Amino acid sequence: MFDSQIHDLIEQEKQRQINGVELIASENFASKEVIDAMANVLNNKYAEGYPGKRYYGGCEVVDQIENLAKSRLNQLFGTEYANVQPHSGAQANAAIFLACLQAGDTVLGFDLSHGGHLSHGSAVNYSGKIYDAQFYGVEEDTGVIDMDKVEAKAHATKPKLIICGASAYSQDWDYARFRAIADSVGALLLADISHPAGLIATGLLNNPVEHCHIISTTTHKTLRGPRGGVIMMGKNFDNPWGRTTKKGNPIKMSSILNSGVFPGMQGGPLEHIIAAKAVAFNEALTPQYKTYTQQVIKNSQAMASAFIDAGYNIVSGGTVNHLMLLDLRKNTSISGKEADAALGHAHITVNKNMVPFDDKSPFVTSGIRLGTPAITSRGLVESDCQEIVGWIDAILKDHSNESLIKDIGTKVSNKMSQYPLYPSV
Ligand code: DSN
Repeated sequence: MFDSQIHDLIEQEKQRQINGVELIASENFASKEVIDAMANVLNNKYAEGYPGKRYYGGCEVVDQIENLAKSRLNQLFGTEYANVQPHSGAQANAAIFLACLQAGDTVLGFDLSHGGHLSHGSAVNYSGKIYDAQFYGVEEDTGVIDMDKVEAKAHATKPKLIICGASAYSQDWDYARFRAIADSVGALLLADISHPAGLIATGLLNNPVEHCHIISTTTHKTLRGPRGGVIMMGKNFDNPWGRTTKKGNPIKMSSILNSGVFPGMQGGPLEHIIAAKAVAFNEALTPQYKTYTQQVIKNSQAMASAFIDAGYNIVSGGTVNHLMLLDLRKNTSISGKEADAALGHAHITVNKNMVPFDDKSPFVTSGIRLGTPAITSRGLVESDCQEIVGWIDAILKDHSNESLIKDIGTKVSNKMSQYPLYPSV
C-alpha cells in the first residue's frame, strides 16, 4: 500500500537536506550505495549470535555480509578485532561498560558540559546511574584538556575504565599519555572516536589503535556510513580479570566484548545496516575518501579562521578536526538556542551547544557547534565556508531582522542548488 503521508514527509525532508547548509558536526550524507544497501530484503532476517554461531537457520548469506563488514573495518583501522553489530555508538559503549565493569565501578570520562558524551557517565544516562562516574574537563582559560589534571583525577578516583573522546572538542587526543595514566591506575582505556573516526582512518589525526585497549565509534559521522556503531581492538588480549573457560584457558577480550553486545545488550543484529556499514568501509578505503577527509579539515579550518577574523571566540582557540564550538558570549548577546533558531530560518542548520563553564542551561546554552563533514560531501570548499561564515555572522548580529534572514535563506538555497545531493538520482 502506497503510504502517501510518509512518502510526502520523506520528500519534504529530502528537500530540506538539498536546500540547506548542513553544519551539524555529527551529520553527513551517506552515498546512494550506502543508502541502497540498507533498504532491501536483509531487513527481513533474524541472525542472533555471530557468523558461524547463530541461533537461527538461513544465516549463510548474512554470515558472509557480517564477515565482510568486519574484515573491511579491520583493514580500515589496522585492528585485529571488530564487532559490527551495535545499533549505535551509545549501545556500543553500553556493551563495553557491561562487559568490562560491575555496577558501582568508577569510570573517568570527559565532562558532557565541556564537550563530552552522554554515554560517558552523564548523570541522566544509564552510565551515570549504574556506575560511579567521575570527570575531567578543559581549562577555563585555554579550552584545552590539561593532561596533568587528568592524571591527578585518575589517581584520586582510581577508575576501572578511562574514556577519551568527545562530541564537541576541536583538538586532538594524546592517546599515549592517556594509556600511561590508565596503566598507572590499572584501568582499561576506551577511545570513543565517533566524531573523528574518518579522519583517524585516513591518518589525519592521532591514532588510538596502538594505545587504547578498546575503541568504539559510530559509523554515520565523518565515516559517512549508515547510522550505527562498532567496537574494535587493536590487539585481542586475555581478559585482565582472570576469567577462564571450563577447561581453564583464559577468556579472550573478544569473547567478553561479543557477549557484552549479544546477548548482553542487544538481540538480533540489523544485517541490512551491517551491509551498509560494509559498503561505507569499502568507500573509506579509497583514495577519494582520503581526499574528502583532507577537505573536511581544510574547510573546518577556513571556517574557524573566518570566525576568528570576525571577532568570535572558538573554544580552544581553533580546530584541528572537523568541528568547532563558538562561544557566543564574547561578541554577541544571542543564546545558542536563539542562534540555532535564527540560522535555521535561513536554512543553515547548526545545533545549540553548552560551552565549558556555561552559565546557561543545556536547553538554552551559550554556544553553537558547527562541523564541515556534510557540506564537504556536497562539494563545498574553503571559499564557500568563508561565504557561509559571513551569512552566519550577519544573522547572529541581527537575529530579529526577518528580511535579512529571508534574503540569506534565498542565497543559501540558490547556492546549494548548484551542489546536487545525489547527482545520479
Ligand atoms: N548526538 C551526537 C552528536 O551530535 O555529537 C552524539 O551522540
